[in-house]
Amino acid sequence: MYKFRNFSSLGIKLTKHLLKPNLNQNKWRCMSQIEMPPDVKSIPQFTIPKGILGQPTCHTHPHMISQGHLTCGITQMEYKERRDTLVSKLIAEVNNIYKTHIIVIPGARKQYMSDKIPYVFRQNSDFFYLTGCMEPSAILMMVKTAQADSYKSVLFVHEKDAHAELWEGPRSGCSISTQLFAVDEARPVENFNQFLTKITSLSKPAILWYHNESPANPDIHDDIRSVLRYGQVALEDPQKALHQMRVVKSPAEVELMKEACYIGSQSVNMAMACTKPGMSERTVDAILEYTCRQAGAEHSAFPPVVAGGPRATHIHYVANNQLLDQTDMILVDSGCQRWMYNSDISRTWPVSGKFSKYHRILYELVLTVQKRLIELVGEQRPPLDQLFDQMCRLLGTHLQQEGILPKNIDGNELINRAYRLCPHHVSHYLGLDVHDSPLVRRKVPVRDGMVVTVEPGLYISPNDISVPEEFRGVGIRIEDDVLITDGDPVILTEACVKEVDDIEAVVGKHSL
Ligand SMILES: [Mn+2]
Repeated sequence: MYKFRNFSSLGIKLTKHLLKPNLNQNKWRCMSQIEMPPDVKSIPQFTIPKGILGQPTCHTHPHMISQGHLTCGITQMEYKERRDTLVSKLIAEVNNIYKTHIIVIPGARKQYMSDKIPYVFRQNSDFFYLTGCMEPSAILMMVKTAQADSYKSVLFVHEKDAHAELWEGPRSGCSISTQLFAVDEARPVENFNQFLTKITSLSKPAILWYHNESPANPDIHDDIRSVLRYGQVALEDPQKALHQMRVVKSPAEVELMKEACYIGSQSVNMAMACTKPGMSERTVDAILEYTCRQAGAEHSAFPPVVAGGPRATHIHYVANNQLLDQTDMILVDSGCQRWMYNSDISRTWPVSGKFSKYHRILYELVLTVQKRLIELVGEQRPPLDQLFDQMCRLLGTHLQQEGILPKNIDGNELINRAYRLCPHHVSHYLGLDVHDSPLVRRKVPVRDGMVVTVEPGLYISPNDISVPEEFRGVGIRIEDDVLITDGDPVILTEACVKEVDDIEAVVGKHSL
């Protein structure tokens, strides 16, 4: 069975810092190792088909997916319940003057670097959340007519095709997809336009729920626009309701988030352990990617920031092509994607393995603020925008105490000066997307089941003459992923080293 590999598999010297938490503890077990409990709800008429299909299944990839699950950790029933919930939420949103509700959620289409050279495929998160289907250009349609008690789910997929499969690999096809994704019908993608036109013309007035901006699949966007133009159909956006569902994680999703966060944490620990003066930022980037993948992640969650010295003052520095200087700190912002769920972690450490006096002052300042903000999330459960205000206030006060900002400023002026030194937000939601559920505003209080980042930073340009010289040219960010619960907040990235003593004990301790 699949197991997380630990540092010993790479020959790393195991220090107490790299063993936290114990990898053998059950709480960190991979979901795929946990047998489905007997009370897991399944849908009677639907079982996972055997044979080689268009995506991994519990039969072909038992090291990745447990028996009875559709994707790692998630059952067909959970996907179906999400569809049920979305349909009820949308119908409840509008007056009941429409005879028919048609909800269209497209999957992503393949993207190409050039000619026939594809990028790694990444499914649209909204579509994946409702189906578990990883096929490019598939489309979910849900139709609720006035006459019917329940809605009908139709999944449009690519039909089996020997020639296409010779090049691209196996497809599930229509008949298998009905079983696999537990939908009422599966039809060929080519029939989508005809089907949509027919449905809309048969049942007026109809309302079409479709996210009309930044379309996930531009290939069907024109079909939908022409139906809207000629079909006397009202348009509404399903994404707001969908993101309100996605932002609160189910117990199974929480387990997946724990794993993505744990793997991400250990990859940053490994990058720290391998850091040596003179090393290229690119090598650190490669260590992050390698460590994530060998532990079970698909790939990085985003192009990581690996920034030595003053390059860390550029918040989204991703060139990662300079050499690390002995006297610099290095800022890393990275994360991994595992079964579509993401972690997002930032750490900053001294290249030499020992903090200089001034680096240590700044690092401890940011760390103090970061820990306080995590406490505040638990104590006050504030909206994330309010947490941002708290960050500016805390940073300002601490910078003043250290003599980095002048003592004679206060109130808004102090907050503005702190904001100039940390011009990014302190938090975002995290999940299937790194900036998850973007339609959920950061003005709403955080709730149980949300996962949010807490990531204060400090970026002092080498040219900032308003700050004492010894503190200039430094960028620091400390970012953890935090699960909101009815008890204390749970730091999902707790395994990632961040105390000064622990960092100094780990940096440079592993030879590649
Ligand atoms: Mn982040």
